[in-house]
Amino acid sequence: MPQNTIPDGEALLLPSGEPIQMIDADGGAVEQGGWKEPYVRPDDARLLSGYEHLVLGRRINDQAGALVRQGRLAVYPSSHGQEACQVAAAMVLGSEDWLFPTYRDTVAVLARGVDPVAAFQMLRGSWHAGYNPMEHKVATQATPLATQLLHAVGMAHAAKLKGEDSVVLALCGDGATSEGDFHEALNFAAVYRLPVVFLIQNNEFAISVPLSQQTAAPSLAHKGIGYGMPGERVDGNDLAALLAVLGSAVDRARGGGGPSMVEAHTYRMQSHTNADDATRYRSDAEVAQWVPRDPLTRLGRHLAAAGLLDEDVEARIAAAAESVAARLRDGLNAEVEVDPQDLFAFVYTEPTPQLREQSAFLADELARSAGATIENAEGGLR
Ligand SMILES: Cc1ncc(C[n+]2csc(CCOP(=O)(O)OP(=O)(O)O)c2C)c(N)n1
Repeated sequence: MPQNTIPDGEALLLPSGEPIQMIDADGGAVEQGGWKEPYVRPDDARLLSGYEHLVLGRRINDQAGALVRQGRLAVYPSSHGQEACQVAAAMVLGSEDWLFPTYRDTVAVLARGVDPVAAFQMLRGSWHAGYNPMEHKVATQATPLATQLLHAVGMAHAAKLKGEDSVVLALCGDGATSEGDFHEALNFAAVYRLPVVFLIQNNEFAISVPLSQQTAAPSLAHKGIGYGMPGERVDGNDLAALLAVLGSAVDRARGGGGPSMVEAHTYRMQSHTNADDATRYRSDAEVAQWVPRDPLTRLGRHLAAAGLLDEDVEARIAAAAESVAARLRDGLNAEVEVDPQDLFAFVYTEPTPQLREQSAFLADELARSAGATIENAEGGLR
């Protein structure tokens, strides 16, 4: 007899037929239809708080684009259009939970409470993450695809071994699902029933590679079946649906129910980064189709209809976002002061003999070049 029996239809771990949606593109409430779980729509006060994060996220995306053009940032992968995924990922976690973001998830990092000037240090070409991951329980933003998923699973494994009830949420893109690390992370998480939620932001492209060339699966969420974890599909531009579905996945993980994966259907409205020209691989007409589905206008309409958002509230939220953007501008206008000895400072608790030797060599070089500069300056004065 095989070791595993095949579960009946109920337990097949399949996602709902359509991505879960709770607020439609016009801001109207969508009634439950055909969902496998009884997801609960967040109340409007929570949605208003989420809306404030969305407005800030959009403002930060715009500001970062401007800072790139001014040469203050080396590169910026914008999440314009994906802000609802970013904000929901941070909002569903408690203070003891962990977030594992990618290069595109700066807005999620900020929504979790990390200081914007600190968070942008890495993208500025300064080094280290710019923030202490322990402070807000936010791992460094990973550039190598899917590596953060393994780190997230390791963190969840440690939490389980220590008997903690914290949950880990790991983000990745659709392209990252083709990496070997993705497979290893999901398999390990499911076998050890770890408290981890995988949120895949399916924004239709991995740089120029469309989803159709990335997978032949019916949806990315269907991949959960192969690992033995439930998968769910959600409208990634609908903050209400994201909060409900991710919140339920987090509750399940915290309650010992094991990992799950959520595929959020969204769209990358801008180029991959400022170094990419998206017009070379997709049409303006395709991009235009996603404009009416924008996560901010949709939630804004919903909250206005509910009587929670008028011109005054909108102005207050915009002013708060503007002041954070101004702080980011000021912070990134300050020159970076680099200490070359930092190269040796943060990797090993006890540096190896080779590193000590190299550090001494560097110290000697720096002292000599400082001396040469003084001599030159004195020479110039004579
Ligand atoms: C291991 C690895 N291979 C290749 C790259 C180069 N690369 C950077 S971003 C990217 C596309 C990723 O697409 P996706 O996972 O869908 O995320 P998105 O950028 O759309 O958020 C690639 C191939 C990388 N960073 N790491």
